[in-house]
Parts: sequence; C-alpha cells; structure tokens
Amino acid sequence: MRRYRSGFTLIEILVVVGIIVLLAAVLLVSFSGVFSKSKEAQTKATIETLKSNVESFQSRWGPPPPCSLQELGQLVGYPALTEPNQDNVGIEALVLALRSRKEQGPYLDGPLFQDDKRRVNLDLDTVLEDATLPENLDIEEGSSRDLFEIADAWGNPLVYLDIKTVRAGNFQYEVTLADGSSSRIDPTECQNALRHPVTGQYPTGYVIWSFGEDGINQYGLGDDITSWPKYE
Ligand SMILES: [Ca+2]
Ligand SMILES: [Ca+2]
Repeated sequence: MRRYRSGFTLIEILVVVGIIVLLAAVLLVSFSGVFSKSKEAQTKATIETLKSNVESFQSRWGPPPPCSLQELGQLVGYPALTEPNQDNVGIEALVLALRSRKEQGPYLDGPLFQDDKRRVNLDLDTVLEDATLPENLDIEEGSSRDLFEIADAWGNPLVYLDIKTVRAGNFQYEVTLADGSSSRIDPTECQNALRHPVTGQYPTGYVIWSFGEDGINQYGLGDDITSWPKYE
C-alpha cells in the first residue's frame, strides 16, 4: 500500500519562501529603476517646456533671456535691476524674464510656474528694487517678488546660462541645492564641457541642465540632463 505524504517538507517550504523573496527583490529593483527613469523623464519634460517658453520670449525680444538680472534689466529698459547675490542667478533671471507680461508675455507656462514642487526659492532671495518693477518688467500686480528657480525632479535647481556669457567666461554662479549645500559653476570647466570635443563649437543660444540623480554637477556630462544633445 502506497503512503501519501500530507503537507510540505521543511525544504519545500524553504524553497518556496526563497523564490518569493527573490521575486520581491527583482520587482523592487525594477520598480526603483522605473521610478528613477520617470524622474529623468519628468526633468526632460520640464527642460523641454522651458525651451519652448524661451522660444516664445525670443520671438518677441530677439536674444534668449540673459542669465543675469543686471543684463535682463538692460534688455527690458530697467537698468536698476541687480542681483542680490550669485546664488542660482541664471535660472532666476530666466524665470523673471519669462514671467514678464511685456511683449505678449508671460512666456512661462502657467502649470509649470504654479507647480509647487518645481517652483522653488532655495536661497530665499527676492527682487531688491520694488518701487517700479511691475511697470518695467510688467509682472502681475501683487505677485510674489521671490526670485524663483525651477527645480528638477530631485528638487535641485536647473542651471541656465546664455552662450554669450559662457564664451565671455567671467561669470559668478553658485548653485544652492535642495539639501542646502552649494556648488560653484566654474567658467573655464563650463567652457571645456560645453564645447564640442572635435569641432570646438558651443551649443547655440543658451543651455539649461539638471545635475541628474546624483545631484552632482558634471556640466551636462554623465547623468546630467541637458537642453542640448550630448556629445558622448
Ligand atoms: Ca532664489
Ligand atoms: Ca550629475
């Protein structure tokens, strides 16, 4: 007479548990991969939106927005506009330029600017001059005088530079990151990284980049996400 076992042996249970643990680990790894991919995609989309907004700005003003408030002031006929500091300076000038209602602005997409996660002011600065700003830049009456940045999906501010300034190579730009630390943009390193390694040509007009998932500036190389095609 054959004897049938009832239940499972310890080994069988261990094998099943092992397989479940393995499956869970595989799923976890692939989910976190998807998550970081989606942050990369979100950041790419933010940069694309800014690119199309800069295009609208250029169609009215000619050059891309300058990456300093002082130069922006000269462009819009308001020379009193100056930087309160060098922190996040390029992206702040870009946001302020795109917020202007002059010449059929604002050029910044409403949803982008109202999205609290992407609209940040990590160095907590404001426009210093307050008496005549709304008339000269035609920013909505009563709207915030914060010097906002646009952040990537990891919360770090995007970097914005116009190529004229990169070529001149004498700018000062400190990036205040989401964790409060700061990273200086070195003009010479910036020139070296942005120039095509073979032709020596710069990208046209302006550049916007994110430090990527590692939060470390690689001047558009490595995991950085850029507005221009990468050379690698
Ligand atoms: Ca700021
Ligand atoms: Ca990076």
